[in-house]
This record gives sequence, C-alpha cells and structure tokens, in this order.
Amino acid sequence: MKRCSGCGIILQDQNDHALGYVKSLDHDLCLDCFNLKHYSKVRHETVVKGDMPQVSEAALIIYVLSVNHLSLRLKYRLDRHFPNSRYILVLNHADTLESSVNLGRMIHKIKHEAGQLKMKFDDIIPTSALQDHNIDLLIDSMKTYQENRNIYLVGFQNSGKSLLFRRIAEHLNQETPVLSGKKPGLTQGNFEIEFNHKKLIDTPGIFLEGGIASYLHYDQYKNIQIDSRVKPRNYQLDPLQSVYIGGIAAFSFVEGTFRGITFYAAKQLNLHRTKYDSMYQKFIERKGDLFLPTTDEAYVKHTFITKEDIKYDIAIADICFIHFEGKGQFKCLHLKA
Ligand SMILES: Nc1nc2c(ncn2[C@@H]2O[C@H](COP(=O)(O)OP(=O)(O)OP(=O)(O)O)[C@@H](O)[C@H]2O)c(=O)[nH]1
Ligand SMILES: [Mg+2]
Repeated sequence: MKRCSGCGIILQDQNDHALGYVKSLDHDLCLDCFNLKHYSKVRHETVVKGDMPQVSEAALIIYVLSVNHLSLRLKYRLDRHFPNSRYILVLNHADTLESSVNLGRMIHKIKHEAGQLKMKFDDIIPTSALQDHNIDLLIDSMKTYQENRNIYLVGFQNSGKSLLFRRIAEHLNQETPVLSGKKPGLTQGNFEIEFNHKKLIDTPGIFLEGGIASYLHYDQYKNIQIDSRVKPRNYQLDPLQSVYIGGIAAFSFVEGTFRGITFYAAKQLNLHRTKYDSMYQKFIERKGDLFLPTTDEAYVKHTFITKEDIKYDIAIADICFIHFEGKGQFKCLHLKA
C-alpha cells in the first residue's frame, strides 16, 4: 500500500475518477497533487469532508486556527474529542490581520472565553506560517508542554497546518514532502517528522461546515481567500441602500440611526453599493455576470434589528467580515449554509 507523498492518500491505478489515482504505481504524487503542484489546478471540485483526525493517545495537540476562522473557534470542543491531551492554540494567518488589530487583546479575550468554558490552552501563539513568523516561539512552547508526548497539528481545513508543519521541519533541519495549498481538504493522511525524541504529526483538516468552499468552484474560491493583509473598506450607507458581496450575499440597511459599515475581505472580492428597492431582483438577474463569484445554490432572506451603542461583527463563511455599530433594521440575502 503506497501513499501519495504530497497528500498522504492511498495510491490506486484502477479508477481515474477516484481520489489517489496514478497512471502507474511507480509515481509518488497522485494525479490531483501533481496537477495542483505543477498547474495550480484541481480535478476534484468536491471538498472531501473526512473524519475527525485520529489521536489515540494522550498527546500535545496544537490546535491550528486561522484568524479567518476565528468565529468558529469554539465549534469543535477538541478537549472533548481528545480528553487526555494538552493543548496549545495557534492563531495562524496572523499576517492577514488588519494592521489595527490588537493581538494581545484578541488573545486575552480568547483566554477568558476558553476559561469560562473550562477549555485549557497551555499557550496561545499567533503565527504566520507563510512569513515564517513566531515559529521558534512555537517550537519552544511545544518543548515546554510536550512532556514526552507525541504532538499533533489539528484544525480546520485550510488553517495552514501543513505549511506550519513544513516550517517547523525547516527550523529543525528536516524535510517533509507534504503539500500545502488553497484547496481545502488537501491533506488526506498523516505526515510525521521527529520532534524532541518523539513525533510531530500533521493531520487531515476538519471539514468546515457551511464554508464557502463547498459552494464555489475551486478557481473562484481560491481567488477570494484572504491570503494577505486585509484592508478595511468603509461605506456610509443611507437608509434603503445595499451592498452586494460578490455574488454570494447582499447586505441592506433599511432604516435606523446606523452610522457606517466596514468590510474586511480579499481585495479580489467585489463589493458593490446600490439601491435597496431593486436588490433581490437585480441580484438574481445579474449574478454570474455583474456579481461574481456565485453559485446556483439557494439563497435565503434574513431580517434583523440592531441596538444602539453595540458593536456587531458578522462573518460571511470564511471570506468576509463585517463590522458595524448602531441601531437599525437590516436585510440580508445569503447562501442557505
Ligand atoms: N497568508 C498566509 N497564508 C498561509 C499561512 N499559512 C498557510 N497559508 C496558506 O493557506 C493555504 C492552506 O494552507 P495548508 O497548510 O495547506 O492548510 P491545511 O490546514 O494543511 O489544510 P488541509 O490539509 O486542507 O487541512 C495555503 O495556500 C497556504 O499557503 C499564513 O500564515 N499566512
Ligand atoms: Mg494540510
């Protein structure tokens, strides 16, 4: 049984539509990894859901969370899945955070929240696997809390585990063939390197339920992923004005004393301000043409009311964050996820 050196899936030469296909079992990379590595293309659009990673021992778990998935930080109680393990939380993709974000305050808030839920993180470390930031700090922390255990990198798909794994390997003068890339669910098997007389293991990502990756074609999704520092885009909305977020969602201010709204998203994601009255009709008529990226999935309408002097944060899947403050009535159109 031979595994792909890029993603870890078991190689097979029988079914060229199935995962793990190779023309000859002499090859080391499956056709998907070969295409991704050399042509940045994927053959399989469907995001593999996969299972929870297997950790069948008391371990040190590095929970790798992208700052772009922060709203999902408590979705999985990893401590309940792996109760005898210790935990370090890594906030990866820190290089993409808007420059005014106070990381210290963010970490303090997460610690407080985790404490209230009786989740214990021995350490919380912001990193950028891409820019090689804080990797030595993480390695030191791993050594401090390892206590002769194996260490597992666990987290949602696309949180940057494999790139982080490669960076750690580089810092320890080791090599690993594991591939990283914008396709969620890329890693399909475990990868190991030596770490302080034990093993450090990269695992397949946890499927991001409701993530936009399940709705868009890979070529569209990869363009709107947040992969560099986001810049705020501010709008002063008058009553009965809407903003379209690509062809994915629309956000309308109906009435109230609301002041302004800030969007954080990849610069490739188009934002388009327009009148509210024709919003639904225009959205349906022009999506796929004026409003991209888009999907044929059903959209739902949603109304909500906000209160004075409260700050609101809305995360649209994993690609757009909206901040605003003030009293008002709003209507949204978004995917059913
Ligand atoms: N800007 C930025 N991009 C990163 C960082 N870490 C990873 N990436 C990018 O994020 C994408 C996903 O990275 P991977 O390492 O493949 O993510 P993963 O968690 O292993 O994903 P799965 O194998 O699907 O679970 C890749 O395009 C990486 O280049 C980071 O710190 N900053
Ligand atoms: Mg991976």
